[in-house]
Amino acid sequence: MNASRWDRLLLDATLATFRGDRPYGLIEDGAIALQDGRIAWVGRRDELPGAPDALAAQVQSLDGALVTPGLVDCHTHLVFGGDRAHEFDLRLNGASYEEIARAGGGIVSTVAATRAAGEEALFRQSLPRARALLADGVTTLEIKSGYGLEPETERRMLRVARRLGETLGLDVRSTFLGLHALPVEYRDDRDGYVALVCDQMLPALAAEGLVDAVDAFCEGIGFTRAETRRVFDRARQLGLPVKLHAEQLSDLDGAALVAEYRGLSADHLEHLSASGIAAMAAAGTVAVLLPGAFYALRETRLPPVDALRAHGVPIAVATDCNPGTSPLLSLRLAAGMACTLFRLTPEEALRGVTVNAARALGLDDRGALAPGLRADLAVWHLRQPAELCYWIGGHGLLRELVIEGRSMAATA
Ligand code: DI6
Ligand code: FE
Repeated sequence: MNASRWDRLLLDATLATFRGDRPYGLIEDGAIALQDGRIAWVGRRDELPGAPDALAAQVQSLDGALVTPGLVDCHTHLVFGGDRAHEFDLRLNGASYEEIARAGGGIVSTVAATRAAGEEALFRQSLPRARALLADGVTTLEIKSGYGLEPETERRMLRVARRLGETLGLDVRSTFLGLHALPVEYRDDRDGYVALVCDQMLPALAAEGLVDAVDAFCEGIGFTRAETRRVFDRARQLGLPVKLHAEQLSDLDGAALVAEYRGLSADHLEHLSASGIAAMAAAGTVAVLLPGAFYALRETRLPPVDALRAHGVPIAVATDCNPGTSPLLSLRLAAGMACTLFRLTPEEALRGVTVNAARALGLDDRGALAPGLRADLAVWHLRQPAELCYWIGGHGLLRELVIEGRSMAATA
């Protein structure tokens, strides 16, 4: 037995596996074994195939503590320069997001600050944000580019994203969002900018291995369907999956467009139509809900959660961490907000930040607790899964984070 002993065995755990038919895939009095960065065994303690000490090199009792898969934040813009706290003031005084954007604030003001920041400064400013997400249970983090809008700064953002992952031991997935906003220098040449993105930036960055997926902002203040189609066609040629900021402020039928490309996800979706939902259901495209942006923009139109459920569209939840519309640094809080604001059940919200979030990134090796999956676990100072959504704020609920079998943080 010695040669094949597990590296680590956790006992007396309350396991939210998100597998099987039970709510949360819950296993009480559970045991979970880790080996070589993977989950080797999951089940009830009394079903273990032997005495714990004979099975694993290291055995630990968790005294009933809740264990979940490491959380997956599948939509963030957390690498950026500067901040936009002053816009918060403007919005509270009645200005809309669109008005601020059209007046030269909004995304393009972050673009100026991001272009001005060197790689070190960008890294230093972004690191505490990534740390905050990690401190609340995130083990896989998606980060988009899109505040450079020219080749060098887009590259710098994606490099910083990768470096954050290496520094923190997190798995970072990087998404190219060249079609985020029209840069001021292309104000009179939309076509030229779309061509730059499609013909130069995306192929070059993809060749450097910096791009895991391609996104666009399909919106009145962003890009049209035809422009989005151009970048999706190029992504397809390069063999890259696509996702889309769709139906956030208006209905441009973006969800159906990304579904046509068998996209991984359509994100935001407050203005999603019935035909968009049907197209997503047919394509298996995940609906990523972003309650932080809904909250910060004081939106009132809700994403059509009942219809998504009725069509069996998988629902994910993410922070959308960004300086303009969602300065949100807790994925657990995003899940809680998805319950209070969007009426997801706690179980739906938690599936949304684990198994369905992984799916929104095209990852099937994580997001649940099952043999063979990555050993990405969060151990909590909690007993019931719903508490992850129920407590508002309160860093320090995380007891230990395990990423690919390595213990990353013990905040006990
Ligand atoms: N939708 C959003 O919510 C963010 N980007 C996007 O396309 C906002 C980004 C920002 O305002 O800086
Ligand atoms: Fe976003």
